[in-house]
Amino acid sequence: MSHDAICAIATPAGSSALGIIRVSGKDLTSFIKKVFSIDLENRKATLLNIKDGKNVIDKSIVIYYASPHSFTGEDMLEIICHGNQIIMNSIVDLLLEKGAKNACPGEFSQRAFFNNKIDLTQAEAIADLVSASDERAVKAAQNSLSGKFAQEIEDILENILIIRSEVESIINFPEDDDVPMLNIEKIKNKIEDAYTSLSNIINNSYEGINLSQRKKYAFVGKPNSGKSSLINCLLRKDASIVSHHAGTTRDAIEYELRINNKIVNIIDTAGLRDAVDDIEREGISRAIKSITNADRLFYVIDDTKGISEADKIFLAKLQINKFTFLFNKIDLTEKDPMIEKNDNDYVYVSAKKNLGIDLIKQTIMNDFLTDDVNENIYLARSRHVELLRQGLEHLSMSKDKLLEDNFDLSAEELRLSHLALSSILGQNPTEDLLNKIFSSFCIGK
Ligand SMILES: Nc1nc2c(ncn2[C@@H]2O[C@H](COP(=O)(O)OP(=O)(O)OP(=O)(O)O)[C@@H](O)[C@H]2O)c(=O)[nH]1
Ligand SMILES: [Mg+2]
Repeated sequence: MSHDAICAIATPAGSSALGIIRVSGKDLTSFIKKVFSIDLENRKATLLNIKDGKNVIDKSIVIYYASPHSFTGEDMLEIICHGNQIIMNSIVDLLLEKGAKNACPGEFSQRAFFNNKIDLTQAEAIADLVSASDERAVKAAQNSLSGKFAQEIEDILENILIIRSEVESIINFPEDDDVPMLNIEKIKNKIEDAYTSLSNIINNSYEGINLSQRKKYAFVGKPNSGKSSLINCLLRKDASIVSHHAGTTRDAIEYELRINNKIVNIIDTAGLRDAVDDIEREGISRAIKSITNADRLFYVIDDTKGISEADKIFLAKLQINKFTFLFNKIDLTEKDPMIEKNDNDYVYVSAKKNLGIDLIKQTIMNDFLTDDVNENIYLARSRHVELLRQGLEHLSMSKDKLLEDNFDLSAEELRLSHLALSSILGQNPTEDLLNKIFSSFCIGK
């Protein structure tokens, strides 16, 4: 690991009121002097002109966090400047000129991990928190980041160590004495308790995994039913091309839709019919693929035509859990926008007159209401769940071996369970694993 100064813009690309540039390094005192020509006081915001020679790049606030009381545990600087890309790039150029290096993705978090400021689950939670798409996902990532997830695992690890020492004391018991049954019964109960605690964490983690994925809504239906038009109404812009030619949309195109403080993905698809050419055929096959990945299907029907046999055949062929019919073009059939409750809800809308668009949003929001709210969920990753399951499996084997009086193997299973669970926290990590985790981060994190 390098202790050189690294720097990166920590705020998103584009213009904004403020931009933040971060620097981290083992000892930044001489670097600070070189860049700003003054010393900075620890944890004090200092307003100063950042200069490249005589040229003032920007008037910025600079905060110095002396090691070890910083995010990375090293000396750190936060430069809060105007959020203009040219200014921010000029400041970064200046920092590079004075000896800093461009930070790699996740390098700040990686240094925090190596300096024992955070464990691996917390490092992962930082990335998850930044990309969380609704408040439950945010809460779950915060739970992981606060160390609650890690603490629960630590508690189980401690218990496993105690149980293991008890099993080992049986192994060392004088051979000619019988092991008291009472001891074995007690150990068995302890393994069962650890098993239950671990199962609870796994259940909450599964929920977390679902949360980390954004909900997807696919708009499907015959050509010209108005799928692209409805999506444009939802996005309030001309994102998808609309035309009276059947077969306008040729690909499955995904857009991001914000409703209140939730973000979902909506997918425009090619109209379903017997394709007239290869491109359309590919578009339709992509439409079908996106249907299978979607959390809900909006099946768009031209209300002047109603549900056709072809629609019924198509829907019968698909195995979709949740779908809603959108009857579009009610401006032509002179109906009012409304939701009709059926086995599958019927929602009456008009893209042309912008009628009933809120009802589509309401349908999407309802999917969030039905999600159970559990305060103890963690935004676990599949890596965690895999290791939690291994830990559980070894605990169960250890109990079986204990009851067969095979104490050596029982202790070995406890060791393996401990190993799996401690890997979640990044104790004894491999370089590959660390690279995989940190390289998926944004630069500046
Ligand atoms: N009267 C009326 N016309 C509409 C409405 N919504 C869409 N249209 C028209 O229907 C035609 C098809 O609309 P699109 O949004 O392109 O339909 P699509 O389902 O995306 O079609 P493909 O991409 O070809 O599958 C266009 O001429 C639209 O202007 C509506 O609510 N009322
Ligand atoms: Mg279209």
